[in-house]
Amino acid sequence: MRSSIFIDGEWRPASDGATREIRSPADGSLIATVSEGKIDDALAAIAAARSSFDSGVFTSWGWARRSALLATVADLLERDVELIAALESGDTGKRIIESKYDVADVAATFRHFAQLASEQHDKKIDSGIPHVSSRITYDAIGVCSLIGPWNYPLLQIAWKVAPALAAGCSFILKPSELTPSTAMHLLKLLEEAGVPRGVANLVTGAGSVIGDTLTTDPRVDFVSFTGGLSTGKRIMSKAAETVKKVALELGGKNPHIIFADADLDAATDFAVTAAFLHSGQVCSAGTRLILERSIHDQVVTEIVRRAKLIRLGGPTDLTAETGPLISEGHLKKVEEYLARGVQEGAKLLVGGVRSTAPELSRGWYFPPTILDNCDTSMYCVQEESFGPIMTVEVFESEEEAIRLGNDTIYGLSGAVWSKDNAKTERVSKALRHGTVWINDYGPYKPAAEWGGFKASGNGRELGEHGLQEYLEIKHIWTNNSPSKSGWFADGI
Ligand code: TXE
Repeated sequence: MRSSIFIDGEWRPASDGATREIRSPADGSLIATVSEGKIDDALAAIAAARSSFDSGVFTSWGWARRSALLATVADLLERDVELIAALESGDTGKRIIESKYDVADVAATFRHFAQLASEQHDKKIDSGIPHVSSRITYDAIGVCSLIGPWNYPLLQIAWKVAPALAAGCSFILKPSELTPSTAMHLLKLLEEAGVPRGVANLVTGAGSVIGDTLTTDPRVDFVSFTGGLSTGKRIMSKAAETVKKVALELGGKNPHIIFADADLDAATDFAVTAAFLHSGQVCSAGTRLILERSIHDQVVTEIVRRAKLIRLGGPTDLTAETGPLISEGHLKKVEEYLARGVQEGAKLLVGGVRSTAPELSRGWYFPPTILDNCDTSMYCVQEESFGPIMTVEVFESEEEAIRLGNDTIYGLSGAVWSKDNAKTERVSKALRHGTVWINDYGPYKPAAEWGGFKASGNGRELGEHGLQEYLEIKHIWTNNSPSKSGWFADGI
């Protein structure tokens, strides 16, 4: 059993001694037994974060020293890549190679925010008065609750932890209760890198138990959350009680639009990757394939052929191309979602039933699944399955492609394929999504903002804005030669 709660510089068990078993989604084996934090633990972590922030221990470091700290953390992450990848794959069931890619992205995130911190400076304002200087400063927002999901556990929390540290904030990190191992290791690296006591705190445990405490306590200034829409709505309404700022990344139902004049070889290949990478457990998964009618049969025949070839397997299966779903509960949700789609009239072309292969029987595997004859009135087109289910819709015109692409409550990402540059430019501008790929699908850069329109959330991670979320803006006006204002008569 590992004491996995880190408060005020010390590892400790849960206040009531409770623990949770972390089991591999790939085969059910016991990965770790960790502390299951409760409200008392969350309160202690908030107190430690508040007191460290109010002491000025970290803000006094200044931007340059914090930038150097982040670069050190990036070095440590790269040093420990093998260990971290093994921990991540243990919790999530994803292939080791994918976890290694994730660790590289995590290190790149820390380097990005190190760079931004090194460039940070006050902004001079022209006061219009010779003896007055006026400037804008950027202060740490304060104490942050950082709540992460289970699909890219370390990467998603890195997008929060790195800018929080760059800004000089103190935080309470709560990883998903399903995937705490890499968050625990990250906290060890932060300790090693020299983050002051009380600045970085970790509470492992169930969101349903400690989530409200982390998002309503008046000592918390900011909540950054990545997860499901219903939890995001709850956090937003709870945070309103203390007028707390919130940043939310709540997933998407992402349109992948292919015109008949696209490079169909590349587009078809990307259609398969976009939907089935990490078994669809990706907020930006291209789960809605939207095809110009004239290429429907050709593209669908090819993606069905390709979907059948995808090999499922656990972290160390070198022949595997994608892994299991995160849990039995999630697998059941995906199955119910599929059944509802078929009931609504979608045509199941491939997949749809759990594999009976003996080597997969102990894990939560679900095969790549394609539903044809779909339209935007259907639940399976509107709601996220967060599993390997692709729906196929057709369009006749550019206007219809745009209308379909925007006919969703979500707005995280989307893609458009065509060799006609003017057309892809028009469509990309018209799509109401936070990221639009043209003749590509999936890449992101730490220097580019990430986040959603509409119900996909608010605020942005990464880019420059990803740091600004953790800053308060202050105007400082300095009068170097004060004299009476003369507004009211002084009676002299
Ligand atoms: O998410 P939850 P779940 C979507 C995806 C998935 C659905 C549900 O569609 O099927 O969400 O997944 C913490 N206050 N995404 O149930 O519950 C929880 O402990 C504060 C999209 O796993 O939202 C975990 O740390 N926090 C997504 C985190 O919220 C609370 C990634 C996410 O869990 C809380 C994952 C509360 N009241 C799922 N209740 C994406 N945007 O990429 C729970 N949590």
